[in-house]
Amino acid sequence: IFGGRKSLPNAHPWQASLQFRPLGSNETFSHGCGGTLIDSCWLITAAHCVNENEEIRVELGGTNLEKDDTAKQFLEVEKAFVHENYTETNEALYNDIALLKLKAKNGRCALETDSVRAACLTRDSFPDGTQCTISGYGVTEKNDTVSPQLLDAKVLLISQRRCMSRNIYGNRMDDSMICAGYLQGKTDSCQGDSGGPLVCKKDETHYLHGVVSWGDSCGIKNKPGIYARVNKFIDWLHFVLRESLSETN
Ligand code: 4AZ
Repeated sequence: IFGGRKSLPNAHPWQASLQFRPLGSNETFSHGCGGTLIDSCWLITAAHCVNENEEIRVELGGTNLEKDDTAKQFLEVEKAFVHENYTETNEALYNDIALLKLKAKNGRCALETDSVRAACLTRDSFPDGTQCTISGYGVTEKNDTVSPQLLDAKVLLISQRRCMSRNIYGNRMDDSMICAGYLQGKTDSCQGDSGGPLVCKKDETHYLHGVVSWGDSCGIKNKPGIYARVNKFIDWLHFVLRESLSETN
């Protein structure tokens, strides 16, 4: 997160750290992406975070990757579902969304606590200019490494029309994306925040509205962050969740 501040404990209880290591290796896991808990056994992340050749561990409930914390929960991934229309080009990432089904331990996945709680989903959109929140362990303006400390920042939803203007992202933007941040730069998501939440609040409820996806660098003027537009994928999300019920039952 560029231009962020230290997150308070329990401020983003849906925030996950996705930690990776090569399949079958004994290396330690290292943070690579964010994710958002939407149900005790389900996480939303970016499709570009899912790699067949890597084992994923999910860390929930913490605000510092380097601190032991009894509030942390570590879970494994049972199965990854990448959106079938996910496309990566030199211009953009399209439909950059994936669902991770967590592996149950003793019949349960994530346990709801003060520091672990799911974010909500909605089909509704939010008006342009709405102030929403991004959070993550990604790169900061201070140095080029991930931040062990969870950081967050307020960003504004920017209209599609504005973001599709030639001096911003032009036709690289489509309706699977949301643009958020500031045209003057400075405050933004960055590498390592990918897959993590853009959350907007309505009537005291926090909704996952975007998934950190891409952008031209970080914090640059006229290059706000691009997020997968979660409300465009509600039917797909429900379809995957329902489909996976019938797999085991
Ligand atoms: C990345 O490389 C990345 N400023 C994530 C977010 C943004 C840019 C790059 C948005 O994962």
